[in-house]
Amino acid sequence: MVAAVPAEGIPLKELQAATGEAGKVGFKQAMQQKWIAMDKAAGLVVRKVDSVEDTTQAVLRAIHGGGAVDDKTAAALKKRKLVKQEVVRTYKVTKGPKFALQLKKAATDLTHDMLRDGSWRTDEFKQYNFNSLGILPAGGHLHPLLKVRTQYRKIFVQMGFEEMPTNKYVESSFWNFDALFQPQQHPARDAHDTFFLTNPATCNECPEEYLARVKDVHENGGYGSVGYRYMWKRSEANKNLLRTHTTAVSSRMLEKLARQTEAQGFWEPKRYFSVDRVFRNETVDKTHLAEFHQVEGLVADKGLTLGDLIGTIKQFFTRLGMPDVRFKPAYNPYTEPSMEIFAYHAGLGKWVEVGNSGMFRPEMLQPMGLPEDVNVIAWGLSVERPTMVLYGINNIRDLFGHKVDLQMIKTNPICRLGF
Ligand code: FB9
Repeated sequence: MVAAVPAEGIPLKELQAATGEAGKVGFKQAMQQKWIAMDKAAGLVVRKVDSVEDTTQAVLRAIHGGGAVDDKTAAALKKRKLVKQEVVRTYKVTKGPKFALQLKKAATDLTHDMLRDGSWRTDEFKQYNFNSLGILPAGGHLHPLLKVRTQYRKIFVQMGFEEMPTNKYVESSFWNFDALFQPQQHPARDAHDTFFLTNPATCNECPEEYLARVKDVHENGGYGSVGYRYMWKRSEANKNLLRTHTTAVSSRMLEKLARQTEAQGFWEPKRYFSVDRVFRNETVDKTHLAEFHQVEGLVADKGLTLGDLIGTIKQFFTRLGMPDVRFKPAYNPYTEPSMEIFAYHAGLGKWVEVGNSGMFRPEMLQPMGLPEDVNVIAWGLSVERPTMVLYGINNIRDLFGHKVDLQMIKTNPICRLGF
């Protein structure tokens, strides 16, 4: 830059034209170093020194030659993008005590051959890494649904309930609907809601006497009921289906209990529960599949009231970690009164519909032959919904079915219900 300023000075425009882009940096530097100055009066850039020793160049040469510079200078040069720092890592490799031309893998096990040929004396053994995690034992993994089911089972057994046998996915319409006083023209009984079997399409074994009483109560009522006053068809009751609720198991168990009571001649209160698969021909969406796992609890005893039902449900949900429950009147063909159950879920910070409940109708219980003063309180919920809430799964297809990611099965945490 200094070189570009003649002794007699030079107009700035000319100097800029002469020194171009790079000139800008140089001009600023030369001004700062007071090698040149603006003679405002003459409007010229004038030299202040005859010659300059280009220290920057000298420093750059030194650096290029491998010389060192103090940090301040280095920082200034970096700022002027005249140098950039590169970290060159050099390694000094020397032969170690175990240097060998061939890499001999350290032995990890003491083998029979080593013992036989004595090589164990000389062989190098790999150090024991006591901190290594070791490979996860290849074992089975419980599906989250089964973990939640186990928790439910624990809670029911703690409350003194015994499990009902639920191994009959295929049921007759009789036990799934008719025994529950669900009329044969009820919408849930058509193929839109229920999977009917084509083979075997019909069942042929029903307890005839009991069936006659069921027919009678549907057609003519009794036990204080007017019944449905329609022609009850045996053929309808014989239709086989995939059970739509485990309440079909409750009806079988209660009818059996009535016969037992009759046989033993004295009444024994019962607490039953069931947890198993049920099937509904519903539109599949992210919270509903055509099958889900239903949980059902029932208590059969003399003089049971709605209060007993509410108290028992509160007990149950308290153990599920949701002590705040409230009830909304509802309707089921087989219970009167019926209530939907809502519980406050602290984790979600909101009230969740957690199930349904009611007192089985006398039109269901009396034809079974249960003592008149025996009432049965019952409630039901699913396994899928709580599992989705607890495991943060919002699409049921990620929980159940062929799309489930096996990694989720292998890594899902223990089920912490109720704590
Ligand atoms: O499970 C349900 N909800 C739920 C339960 C627990 C839960 O816990 C979380 C940890 C926090 C969260 C949610 N429900 C029942 C309520 C709704 O999800 C509902 O939309 C879906 N219901 C299913 C039926 O859908 C067609 C859940 C299933 C259900 C509903 C009713 C019964 C059983 C299962 C019943 C009954 C009954 C009534 C009277 C007598 C005997 C049985």
